[in-house]
Amino acid sequence: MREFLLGNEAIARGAWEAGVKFVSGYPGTPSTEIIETLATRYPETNPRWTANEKVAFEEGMGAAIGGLRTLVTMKHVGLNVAADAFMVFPYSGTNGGFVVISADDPGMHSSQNEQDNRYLARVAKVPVLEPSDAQECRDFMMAGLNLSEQFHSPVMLRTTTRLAHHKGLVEVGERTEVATREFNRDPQRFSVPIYRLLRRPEVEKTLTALAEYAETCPFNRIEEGRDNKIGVVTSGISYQYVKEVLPHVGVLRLGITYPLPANLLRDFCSKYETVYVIEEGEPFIEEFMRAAGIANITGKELFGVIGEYSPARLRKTLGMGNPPAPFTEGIKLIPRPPMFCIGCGHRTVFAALRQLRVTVSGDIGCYTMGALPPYEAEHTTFCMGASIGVAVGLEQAGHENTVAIIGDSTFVHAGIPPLIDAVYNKSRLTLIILDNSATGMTGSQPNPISGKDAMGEETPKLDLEALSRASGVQNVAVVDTWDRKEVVNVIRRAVSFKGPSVVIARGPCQQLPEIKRSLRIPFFIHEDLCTQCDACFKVWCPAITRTENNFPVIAANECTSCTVCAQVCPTDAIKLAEGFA
Ligand SMILES: Cc1ncc(C[n+]2csc(CCOP(=O)(O)OP(=O)(O)O)c2C)c(N)n1
Repeated sequence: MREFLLGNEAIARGAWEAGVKFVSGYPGTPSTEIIETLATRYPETNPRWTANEKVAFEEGMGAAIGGLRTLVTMKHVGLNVAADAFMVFPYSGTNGGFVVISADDPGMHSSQNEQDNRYLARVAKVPVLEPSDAQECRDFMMAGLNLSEQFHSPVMLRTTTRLAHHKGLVEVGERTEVATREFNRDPQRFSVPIYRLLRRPEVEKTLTALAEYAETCPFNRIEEGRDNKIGVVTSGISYQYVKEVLPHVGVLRLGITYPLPANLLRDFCSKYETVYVIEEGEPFIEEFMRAAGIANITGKELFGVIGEYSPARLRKTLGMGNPPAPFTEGIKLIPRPPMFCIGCGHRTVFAALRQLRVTVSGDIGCYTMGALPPYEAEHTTFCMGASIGVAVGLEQAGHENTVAIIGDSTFVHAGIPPLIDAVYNKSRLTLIILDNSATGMTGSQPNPISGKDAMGEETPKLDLEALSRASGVQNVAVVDTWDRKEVVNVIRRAVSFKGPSVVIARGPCQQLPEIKRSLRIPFFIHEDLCTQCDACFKVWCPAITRTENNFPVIAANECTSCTVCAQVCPTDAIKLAEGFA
């Protein structure tokens, strides 16, 4: 049977077919659809969202040494968060098959950096599989679990944005139930750091065995070319571009990119005058080849390390002329910069911060857009949880009125230790937690604040007020995020408080399915009462435009009934539309 699947859906399918019984992960583009697919279609795999990637990895590690086939998912920067566990797991090795997805994002479509996680795998001494299409996403997922059990090693399945989000036909099968393996308490293997020294040679032995396996394994494939002039070594989605642009050249497609097969590479390259190494990201394969003494190669000096590859980019680089005109040529698209959704509760908070002219140390989430026009009220953004530590540091540098702003999911992910630290080190920090009950930026997944788990089932809700107080914050305020004036007042009071403060700006994400489904009566503008003072335009709501005779008008199908425009109208001309109640 064949199904038309996203790369991520194919990974989910492979995990289900291979008998996976535990899945954990934290949302992050381009990995998120794996757990979403498992939760909606394959609940037997027991999928869950966790507080962060380190927790996901550790729960997965426990499940795998306990004997279950296990999948852990995250985006590339998530592996930085999980790195502590990732680096140590190979020392004990696994029991049940363990695959971690590292979804890398060349081109930084939705990430804070470009990072090639094959290097992290090399530091951890973990084998890496890189599929090249949706079929291989399924197949490599399944094969990765077998490989993991064969070598007792965790396995990384590395995808990239195009691979995760392209669609292809996938030959699928049925689920095979796999018995839970026995867990033997073995402190030498699983416990006590001093024993790890005894395990150290095992790590090297496993790696050597994997390198031997890579020489002949089915993941690596040679496709003969027409002549011996040009050969290509490639991996991942780049393989597709090579096949499109250079269909007649000889290709070594590497499906396992760590450890790399030195002899196979040497043999392949000896048959060609020049070999192009075409790999998106860093020169990971190329550096290995050079170190192995292979001299007839050309790689990054021609193809570059920055951004995504594409057939057009390869053609241009190789001087093959312009690609055929895309079907979109001649169509003028209206530029659409990223912006907050209509009715998003973050809008009032950034309007207040702009008005109060404070320095704002931001974090990772939808609210990162507070840095952009028209608000321009977020001044630093680095990585998840950094808003709080950076605010504490800025305070030490004399910026007393720095406000840290963080979303609820990010607060749970990485904001709690820095808040505790800020209190401990006597900071006067003002922290705003944007509580929209969702991990908005990645598609409004539930988190511990939502009171729902990945399967949509009820679960205890984290009490942010109690948690802030337990951390030692005495000044804790909660504000309805659509109460414009109150938002300003509460933040102003918090900033002038002589000690740490937490402001919880609360109001659900407008993209939550239950909010989208709810009946919301739109507002409309009464032209008889409107004086065209334009005050309503200053709330920067994209649902408000102008009529031909220059009156403001609200798009009824867009209005979320957030009331903010009605709050600013001096003549009370903005009213609930009649006939909707
Ligand atoms: C380490 C890491 N993991 C995951 C992500 C992906 N990601 C970007 S923003 C975000 C969280 C957004 O949720 P929240 O903080 O609640 O803010 P919202 O978008 O709802 O405003 C996530 C998970 C990331 N950028 N970095």
